[in-house]
Amino acid sequence: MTGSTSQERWTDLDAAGAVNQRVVDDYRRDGFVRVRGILEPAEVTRFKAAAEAYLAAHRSENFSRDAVFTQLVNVWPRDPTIAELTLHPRIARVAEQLAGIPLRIWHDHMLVKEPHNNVATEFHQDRPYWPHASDRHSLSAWVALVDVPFERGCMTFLPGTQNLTGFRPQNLHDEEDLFTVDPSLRWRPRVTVPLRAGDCTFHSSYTGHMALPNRTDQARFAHVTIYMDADTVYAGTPHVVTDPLGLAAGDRLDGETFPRPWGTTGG
Ligand SMILES: O=C(O)CCC(=O)C(=O)O
Repeated sequence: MTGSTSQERWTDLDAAGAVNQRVVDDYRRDGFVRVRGILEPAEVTRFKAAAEAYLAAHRSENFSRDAVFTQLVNVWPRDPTIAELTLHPRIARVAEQLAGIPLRIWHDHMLVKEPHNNVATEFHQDRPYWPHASDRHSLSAWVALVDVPFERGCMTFLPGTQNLTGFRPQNLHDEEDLFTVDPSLRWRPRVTVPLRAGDCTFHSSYTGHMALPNRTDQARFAHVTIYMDADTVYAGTPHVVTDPLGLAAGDRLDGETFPRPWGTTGG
């Protein structure tokens, strides 16, 4: 289905599960794109229930309801249902279409803005945080597991910033930080993208982005799968995902820990 009546949900996927060239072109021009209906309604119900259960079991006792978000990193190796979401072939296929290169999973994370957290995730790029080298592209699939209108904390992007490499990591708690790094970005147009449950946005790891505060009574559940170039090597700098692995700079980030998206370790 490529359109909808009032009874049906939109999807931007064709019958083979691919997006059309316009979507790919939009992504490459802007550094982000929305893909509606990447999950079926029954999948949303199942994955949301799994995400809620995982959050209830794993959120730390001293979590803060007014934090930017509750973040649970690398859920997929610990929860078989969420693994189906993180390794979802339909999402991975679109990610590879957009990236134009073979990808691996870098990590997933569940990002929950608690009801009335009232705190934005401030503008930042993702890639400066990561210990990656020799990579050509990386991107995130930000999947809405509940409806995420403006007031529940949807994402805002700075189109065209995906080509800005070489910046230091920016503080996502500081609304000025990215604009301190590059004052010209303050004058860029911003695009805010509300999502229905089951929709997602893909954004390049260099695209500047933020998420609005959650000012509603319902938690904002986003499941984010991050894909990296399948040939990425470890840069040797600290990161919560790689710190326990005993890697040396130059080691390939591959194998079971960083699988190809459809769950194989080959390639
Ligand atoms: O969902 C959020 O609050 C921020 C998400 C984000 O920064 C990301 O997925 O890269």
